[in-house]
Amino acid sequence: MPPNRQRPLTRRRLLQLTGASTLGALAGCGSQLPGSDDDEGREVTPRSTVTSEPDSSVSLTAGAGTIQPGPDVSTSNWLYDEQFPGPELRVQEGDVLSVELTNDLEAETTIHWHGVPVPNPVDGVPGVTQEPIAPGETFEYRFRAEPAGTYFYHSHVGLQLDRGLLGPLIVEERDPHVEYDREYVVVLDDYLPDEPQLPSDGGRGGGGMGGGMGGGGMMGDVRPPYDGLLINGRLPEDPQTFGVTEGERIRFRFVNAGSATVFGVRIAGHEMTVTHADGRPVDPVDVDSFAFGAGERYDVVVEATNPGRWFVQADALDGNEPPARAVVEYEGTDGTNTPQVPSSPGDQLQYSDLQAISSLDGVSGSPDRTFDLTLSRGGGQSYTWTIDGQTYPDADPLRIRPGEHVRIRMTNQSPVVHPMHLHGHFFQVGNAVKDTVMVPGHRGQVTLDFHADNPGRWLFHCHNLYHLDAGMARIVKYVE
Ligand SMILES: [Cu+2]
Repeated sequence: MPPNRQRPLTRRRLLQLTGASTLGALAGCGSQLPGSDDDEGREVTPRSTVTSEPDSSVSLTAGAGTIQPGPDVSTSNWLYDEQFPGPELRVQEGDVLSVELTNDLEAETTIHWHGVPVPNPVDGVPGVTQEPIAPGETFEYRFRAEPAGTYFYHSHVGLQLDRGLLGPLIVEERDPHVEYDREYVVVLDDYLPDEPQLPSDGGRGGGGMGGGMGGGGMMGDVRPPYDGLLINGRLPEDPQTFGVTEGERIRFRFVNAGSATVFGVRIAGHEMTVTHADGRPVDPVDVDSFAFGAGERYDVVVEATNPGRWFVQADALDGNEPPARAVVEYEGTDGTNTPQVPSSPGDQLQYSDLQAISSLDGVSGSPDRTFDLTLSRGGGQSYTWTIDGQTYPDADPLRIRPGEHVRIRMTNQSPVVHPMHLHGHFFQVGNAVKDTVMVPGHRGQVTLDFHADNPGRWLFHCHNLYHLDAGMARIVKYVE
């Protein structure tokens, strides 16, 4: 690729290209594509992506479509292959996956493979790892699908994720550490019937995004005007049924694909054994409930020993919409019986309960480099969220060197949770290995450690889409 200085991809130009006008409307814009140097060191060339023949080839089309999340409810959205959630992509660990994305939207788009440590050029961050895909164009993402895990894919342009451009990606392990008889993928989402937008008045008072949870005063943020909560694209009025047979062990792969929701998940009448966190295997831990932020995933195994009809229920911990629901229905049960609702939350999973089966290499001992980062709400009239007072893309990259053990310590000076996500790497947090971690509000602190083993430019950001769009992001950049 020629030096990007010859055709600078400026923030202004990107905003023109996308027709976007709000601050940071294009996640990841504002920097040059790789291949150039800055005055703080020469950039390290990323791993190139695989060129071998794919084991699995998929074509996806991003385009406008209609969803029907409930009876008599229909909304125009932006979808992959006119499905919502998008088609489940399922491959074996180590397979080479090729996805040809055709853009039938009126706007530019990309796909990000959330959690998969792909080579940088196929990470799907516009203006950072690739030029955005123009309307009418096709782009091929090809990468080796590893390690095994529960992932999802989504657009990384602006607020497109909250328009419906998302779907699950399952990379099956060849030798699971837990036994199960069948599995269901459970995609949780917040349902926005209209085009997403940042709060027009700075979100400090009044309606902001349109109300929802009663303005920004109490909670320190406004909630988008969600019209409900979804499990696999369906409102609780029209829940999906997960059929089970008594005696089976069922694996549920929960994905929080919401844009601005922390979900609390329970299954009535059943304990859950958490087996994977963000796709990575953990020592099984029994809980009654777990909470997870946007971008997090948990796999659980449930023993079907309690015949009947039971709700799988996901409450918005930061919203007041009715909970998302699906139904676990035992074979032979009268399907007209009203499903049972979960009782009190009971034992809730804590991060400290998570013990990765394989800890991360390269992060023992003291770190080679530490960043202390403060997460906070921006001042002033506009709606901004900051890391160390800087609003991406007007923000300094976090420069690291290949092979380093890097530590990031975060302190959250705002009253709301920030689910922070690092592209291209897993990180160690406590004894867990994850790619997204919630930093609690009111001076909550989280420390993560990762091994700098995947050169390139990687976005590190809040996975609340509105916080990301309003500046809560940095580039982690490999330099020599
Ligand atoms: Cu946030």
